[in-house]
Amino acid sequence: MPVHQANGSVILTHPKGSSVELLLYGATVISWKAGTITSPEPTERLFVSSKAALDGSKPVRGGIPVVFPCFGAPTHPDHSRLAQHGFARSQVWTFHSTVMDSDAGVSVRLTLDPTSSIGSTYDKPFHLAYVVTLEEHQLSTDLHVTNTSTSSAYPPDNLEFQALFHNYIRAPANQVLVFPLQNNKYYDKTETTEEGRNNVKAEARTAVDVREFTDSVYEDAPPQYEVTWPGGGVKIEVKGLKDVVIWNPQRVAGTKLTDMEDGGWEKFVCVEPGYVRGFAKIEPGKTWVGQQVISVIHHERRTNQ
Ligand code: TA6
Repeated sequence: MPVHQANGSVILTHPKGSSVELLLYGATVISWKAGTITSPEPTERLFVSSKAALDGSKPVRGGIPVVFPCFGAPTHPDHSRLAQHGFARSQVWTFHSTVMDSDAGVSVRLTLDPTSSIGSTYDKPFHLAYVVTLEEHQLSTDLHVTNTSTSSAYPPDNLEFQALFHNYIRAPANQVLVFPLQNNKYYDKTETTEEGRNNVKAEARTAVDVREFTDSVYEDAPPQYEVTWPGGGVKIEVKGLKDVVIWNPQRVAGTKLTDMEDGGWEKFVCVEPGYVRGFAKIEPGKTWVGQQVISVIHHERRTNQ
């Protein structure tokens, strides 16, 4: 059964064995299993904390939470009543349709419209569609944001927002390298002062590691980057997502997260494509699309195996 719905989740199964599971809650992908050409047995590519809430009581600590309409603490007047990272990851989305179901891949569309539970905290008209596509060795997620305002006023009733895919990539955190980000400007959110957090830096390293507590927002990042570790890795290609965040709390910040399993910080790196520096703006009737394609890196089988 390529697309199976049950108990608030949707399971996609590829004919070659890879799979994805996502919750209608937050449209949160909580599992992506895929093999490689050299090791075809599907293995879990995402991290979900064993303490994560999967019952819709709070955003999932892991997988791919969808961040919209604000990243981090709100800074735009339209978002002033919203929680950190906005509401998309904590609303129940609607299963709209199966978009593709073939040997090439399996794809589904979920939608989110203003609901009573959003209403009092956010009053801009919008429509979200989230398309999740599973191919044999890759997972794509596309967020389509539409400004459904019918206003013809001037200035136009623009929709201004941020969006990000908060990917928890399963990896040996202390051996991860992310590149190419050298010379890219970034903001270090681990700085202890606001001045420090607002101070733009230039990445000096050829590859970024997360052996220390890391919370870096890279602005105007390349459209493709690799997340690698000995014997494994993924490539992320993006469209419409000009920035990327790299986060790992390590113990110093990880122990403060009540839903982070002990030592969980050793098992993932968050590499989060987004539009988070400044705001995307769309006029009434227009649609913005942000897309990521995450593909497994096929490491050559070692000759001594
Ligand atoms: O994307 C990195 C970040 O903004 C960190 O600052 C940290 O807050 C992380 O997201 C997790 O946020 P959450 O609201 O899911 O606990």
